[in-house]
Amino acid sequence: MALEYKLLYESKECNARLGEIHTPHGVIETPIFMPVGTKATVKTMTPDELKDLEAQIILSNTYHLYLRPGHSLVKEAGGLHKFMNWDRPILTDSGGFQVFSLGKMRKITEEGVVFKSHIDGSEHFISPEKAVEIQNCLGSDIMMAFDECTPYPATYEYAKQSMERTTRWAKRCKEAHKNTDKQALFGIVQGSMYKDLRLESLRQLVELDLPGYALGGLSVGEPAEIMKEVLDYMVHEMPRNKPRYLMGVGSPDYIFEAVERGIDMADCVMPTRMARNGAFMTSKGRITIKNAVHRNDFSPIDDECECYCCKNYSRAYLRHLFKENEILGARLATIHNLFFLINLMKNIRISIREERFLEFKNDFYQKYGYKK
Ligand code: PRF
Ligand code: ZN
Repeated sequence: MALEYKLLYESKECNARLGEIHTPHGVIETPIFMPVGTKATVKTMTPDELKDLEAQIILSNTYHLYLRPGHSLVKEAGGLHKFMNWDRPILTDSGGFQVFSLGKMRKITEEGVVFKSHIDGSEHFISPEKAVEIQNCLGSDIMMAFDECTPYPATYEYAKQSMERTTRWAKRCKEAHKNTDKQALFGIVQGSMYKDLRLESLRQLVELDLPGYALGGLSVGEPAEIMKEVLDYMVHEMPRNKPRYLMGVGSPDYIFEAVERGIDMADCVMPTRMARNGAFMTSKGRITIKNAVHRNDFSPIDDECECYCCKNYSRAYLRHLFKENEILGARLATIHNLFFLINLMKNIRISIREERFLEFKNDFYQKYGYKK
């Protein structure tokens, strides 16, 4: 078995829980936030810098690495860990989401998806078997089943067919996956915002007895209330002794709402993407560094933050870097935003253990300026 989940503690005040995921590349404490390194790099960060930020696992993408540099090359390098010099756990997304984001550039059949590369328009085909083969070459610790991220909104009929196909594809992924002692295959629940479809999707996937389950097709444009509702009824049905992963969620408020409802893993490009646009997350809300108010401000981005950026640089300096398009600006902002979310998750874990998660959430929302 490539993966073992240990449930360590369940909150008495909500569905939040603490656990550990044991992988061939080490242990992950949950709930965990996973920085995204789409193309085998968390943009602007060296692996040593990620370790300084206490990143425990990163996410990478099948679709992008398949197109460039190609999974054979990564395999030839000795796998993704060696290729990118990251020796902690890696999760790879299956490409299901990325391929389906291509819109008109793709065609879905029962067999798989034919799509045109976003790079040069060349035609490709990814099936469940192919997605597994690629991820086997990459050698990620956790690989995701090939799914269709059902667009929102979707009609009931479409959502049903798409969900059932996702289940059939998950079965094919499981059958194609041979490297089970080194890599764990997670299933992805779909079903749009329809309760019966979601529950049926989960039921069918649980029959496959996979080592972990993800909720896909959420945070795709639906109102936050709807996502919370889906989480509310799903989490009780998800196996208690396996990790639960909410895909593509990473804003601080969504992280709190997800963890409160029993989610163990989350990922998002938001902190790293925002950083490159000069947007900083702070304990008092979001800062756009290019704004003129920061011109003569020699205080740090966040006076409560212990990151390398906040300990050493002023808002005025960071604004200057962004105004001049200096690369160091993007690097420092990435360090800060990743530290902010990773540290937030660490404090969330401590608050769960001390039975003050809800109080911590309330205080955070008030200071950050979120409405409850
Ligand atoms: N499926 C896959 N990856 C994803 C999603 C999904 O539904 C989402 C939805 N938020 C993000 N990433 N395979
Ligand atoms: Zn900082």
